[in-house]
Amino acid sequence: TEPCFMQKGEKKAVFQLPDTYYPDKYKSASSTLADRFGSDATRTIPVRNIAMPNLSLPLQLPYHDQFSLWVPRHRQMAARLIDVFMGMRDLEDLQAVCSYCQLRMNPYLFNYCLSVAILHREDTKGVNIPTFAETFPDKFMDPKVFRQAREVSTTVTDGNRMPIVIPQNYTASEWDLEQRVAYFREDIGLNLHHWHWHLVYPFDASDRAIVAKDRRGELFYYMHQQIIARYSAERLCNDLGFPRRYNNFREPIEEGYFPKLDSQVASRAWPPRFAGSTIRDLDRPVDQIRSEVSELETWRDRFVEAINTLKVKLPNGREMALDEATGIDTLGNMMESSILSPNRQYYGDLHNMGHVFISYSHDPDHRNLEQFGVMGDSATAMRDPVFYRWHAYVDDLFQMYKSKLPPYTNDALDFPGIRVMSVGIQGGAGGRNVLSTQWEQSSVDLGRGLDFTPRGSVLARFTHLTHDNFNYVIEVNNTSGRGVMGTVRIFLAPTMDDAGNRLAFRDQRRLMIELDKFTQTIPAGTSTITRSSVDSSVTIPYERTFRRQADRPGEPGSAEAADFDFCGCGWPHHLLVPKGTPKGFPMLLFCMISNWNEDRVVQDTAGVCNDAASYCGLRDRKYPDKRAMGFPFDRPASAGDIGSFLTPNMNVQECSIRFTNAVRQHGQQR
Ligand code: CUO
Repeated sequence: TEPCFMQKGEKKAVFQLPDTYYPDKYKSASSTLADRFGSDATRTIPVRNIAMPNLSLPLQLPYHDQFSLWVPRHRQMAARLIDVFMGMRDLEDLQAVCSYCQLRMNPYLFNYCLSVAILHREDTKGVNIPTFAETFPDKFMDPKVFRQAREVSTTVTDGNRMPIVIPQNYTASEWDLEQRVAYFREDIGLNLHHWHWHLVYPFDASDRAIVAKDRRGELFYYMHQQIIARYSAERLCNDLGFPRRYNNFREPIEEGYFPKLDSQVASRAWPPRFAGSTIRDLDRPVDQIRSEVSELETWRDRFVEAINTLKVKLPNGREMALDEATGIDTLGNMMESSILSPNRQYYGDLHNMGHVFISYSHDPDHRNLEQFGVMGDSATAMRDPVFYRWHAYVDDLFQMYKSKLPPYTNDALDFPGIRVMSVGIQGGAGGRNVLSTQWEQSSVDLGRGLDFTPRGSVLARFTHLTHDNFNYVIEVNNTSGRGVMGTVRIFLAPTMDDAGNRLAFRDQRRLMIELDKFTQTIPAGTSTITRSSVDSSVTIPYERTFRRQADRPGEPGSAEAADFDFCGCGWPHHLLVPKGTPKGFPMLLFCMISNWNEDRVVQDTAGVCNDAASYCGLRDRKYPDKRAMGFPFDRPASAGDIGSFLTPNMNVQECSIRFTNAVRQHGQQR
């Protein structure tokens, strides 16, 4: 068989399995299979014959079913399989159990658990697994592509194949207003980011260490808060109102969604949700789910009660205070919920089960034998308009807590001696303080994820939003008389609401999109900081979102290839800037320099990929900023508008985003 993963320095190899590893149906064909895959391999590696651990639980998920992180039964299966993979004493044993599983286990479950294990085992740092978009391209694109790919790959030889073009706007017509932001919701890179984020931050595992990452509950809140802020800006650019919260679980969901995705594994279309669907009590014996909508309401009420009293009830009957330093982290874990929730029995599983209820709204009692819709899968959930309604509500609950905290005092905000004289944008085609956006066509290779012969590369070309690179230019005056270290925090927010009224600070702060955050030496006197947009602490480059092993410049095992799965987490760079409008959409650029001595986290970050830490944190490290995530906008302030919020170490600049309706080819970056 093909290896589950490649070890350091390994190129092409084929794995020879002990006969006992083959499921009965393949036994007679095992030598033919070996020949087929072995023909272009450079060497054959025998797989160790080990006594298999007990895999009966994860093997209960049928091969052709979908797998959801959020379905409780699936979580148990995943937790067991992750345990098995984590428990293998060395890489050869891991390879052995993987090869065994690969032939019989549900591929989605298998891929998820193996990825989590590779990410968390000491001995798998630098081990490569194929990128998810290429393994399961069916989760990301129009199935027509696969029919065409099949045709192309059987009629045209590898090397002469033209890329297959994935159309834009294939899930709905313009009659559906929500379609105006489909370019964002259905962006392949965006959905990959979300899948990666949930891979890096699992909420369930029997090994607590896999879950217990520094401030993971707060990061759950913050990363999803930023999704809502960014989506809101995209909506405003497209003449749509703010995302409406899904806060009444008894009301129909106005938005429908017809995903037009086919599962290649299940040979079945993902079910749609009709406009006006209402979530209903779930009773699905196959998934061992029985849950009532009233449970969601109970959990919600208890969550709100914890915020109102600033106290959490513990299983032992005691209470724990939600304090300023860790309250949001605790609430994040309670809401999601993760196993770090202080009382999962009482506060339940609000966010996860919200996904589950919505994803089964078309068949809550399994009478139609349907599987869950796209909201049930972290790789596809962001395609659906209801995702943003659900997370807008989740964010509202977090904001309810933030509004209980005292506003930051000027002392907490200011950096005495440091004055930001100006901030601006340069380098785009549109001139000073203008950001330029347009479409771009890029390709992804489907060859790996298509289960047909002959093999080889089949490129799919898709169109996505992008922007011109630009620089931030910040003028600083340091009157402290000596060089100091500062943390530069850059945000961008709309200036007006959908009705054209100027946004008050209380609304604008929640729309602040983090663009970048970096540490900077500031010499005494006046100086100018120039920072390139491509260095953003929020994003990863296009190549990292999509790149496959063979395209990586470094050898496998090099620092570049190492940590691939962690490094695959990061907002896709092509979506750094909202779309804007042809006339130019007004935005406010914000810059703050805070005192690094108060922000810094002392740790060694050498060798970890640390260029997208804002939304993804750092592997095996603390979150590299001591302040609350989203600082200084995470709390309400008494300021009526942004002008009166500013301390001398902050400044703003009106700018605009100008969209040009043209398509450039990937690589033609200006
Ligand atoms: Cu990422 Cu609801 O947590 O989708």
